[in-house]
Amino acid sequence: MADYYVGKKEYFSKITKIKYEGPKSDNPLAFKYYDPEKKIGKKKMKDHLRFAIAYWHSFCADGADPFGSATHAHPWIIDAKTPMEAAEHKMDAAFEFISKLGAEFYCFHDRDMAPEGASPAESEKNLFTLVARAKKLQKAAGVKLLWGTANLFSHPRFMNGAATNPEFGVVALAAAQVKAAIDATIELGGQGYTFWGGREGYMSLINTDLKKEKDHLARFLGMARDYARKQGFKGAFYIEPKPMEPSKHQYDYDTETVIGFLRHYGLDKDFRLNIEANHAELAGHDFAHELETAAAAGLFGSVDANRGEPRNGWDTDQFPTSYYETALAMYAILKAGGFTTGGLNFDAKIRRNSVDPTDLFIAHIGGMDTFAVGLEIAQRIISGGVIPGFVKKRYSSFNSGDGAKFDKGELTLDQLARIGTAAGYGKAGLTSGKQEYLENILNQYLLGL
Ligand SMILES: [Mn+2]
Repeated sequence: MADYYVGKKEYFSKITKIKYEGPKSDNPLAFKYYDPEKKIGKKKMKDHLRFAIAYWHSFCADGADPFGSATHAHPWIIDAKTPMEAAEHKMDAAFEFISKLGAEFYCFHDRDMAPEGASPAESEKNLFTLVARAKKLQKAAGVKLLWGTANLFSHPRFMNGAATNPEFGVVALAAAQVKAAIDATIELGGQGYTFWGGREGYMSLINTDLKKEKDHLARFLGMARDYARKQGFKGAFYIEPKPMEPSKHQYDYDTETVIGFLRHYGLDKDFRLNIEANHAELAGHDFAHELETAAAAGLFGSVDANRGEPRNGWDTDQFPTSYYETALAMYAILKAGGFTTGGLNFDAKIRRNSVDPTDLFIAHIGGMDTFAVGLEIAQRIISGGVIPGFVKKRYSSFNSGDGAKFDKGELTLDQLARIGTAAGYGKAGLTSGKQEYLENILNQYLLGL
């Protein structure tokens, strides 16, 4: 029996299961570093990394951009007579791809999986026809759902937003979609449900009641949570920050903004952060900064694994290639205790001119290898001990005596000032931060694989 799923037609017929062949392999269709069963610390690589494939970029996106039409002629769309038939073929191709690649999870929007119908009821019927099929294929392919979501940004009705739309009728239609997408996620055993508020923001303040829109967004999220919990959903809800694009300003600007929003509206018990590398870049932050900020608030959840193009101001969603970036990201994730319900979802697309049938595999293999290397280096940082040890020592003056009292909140400003005055200036504060020393050590780890 093949260790992957193939439907009525084999869409990637020249490719079988992708295997680990090691760093010396010159086979473009093999993993060089991602060795799923290899133990890193206490867990296997695959359990640390929890890779997920994004249905939208991998099986729906066709290479079209604002300047040109489709370049990816997906056979699973071309050979279908109706949109529902195309959706079935696409699903066969998706599960064939995911199982041949050996990723454990996938993520989807409602409209990736099933076409919109002529009415909300028909849309829901379409979705649940495909959900029934996905449930069977998940089992046949040995693939699980990391999270589901609803596409509340592509259709023209959402041009002024979804939950933040100035028209109540659109908010209600958004609810119909979210309710069905939550039901679908539960039916498929999804471990999370994500909100990316693509158009939950504004294009101009001159026509916007900002407070009302933010209140409505929070109200909507709370209603979605209440509904899902009532249906027995035990998974995590994720908010995915992004500063802009397509809106001029998105209310989920960055991690710190989302933390403030969740706490302000009392949503921080159920919602966590889904951090995307490219969105961090657009917000002017490092990927690791966003991860550490979420972890510091106890709200780290999941990751959209990709990269941006630092010289572009838009969301290029490229596959990750930087060991340095993935090392620091995985270090942040390991420090946060690793993934629980979350994982590394490849919210990344092959370039418009990557038109060979193997390119989709090669892109994912590279992304998985890049995170596998990042994980190895992160583990090396931890077990090497020098870097975490330095950080620990750097704050050691708070471990005892007056420092510990300050740390625990046992001093007033008056008492603290008296301690400072009594100690005098001396050489206080003139201790090296050793940044370059630590960067050199990190580079040694990087080449030490
Ligand atoms: Mn993106």
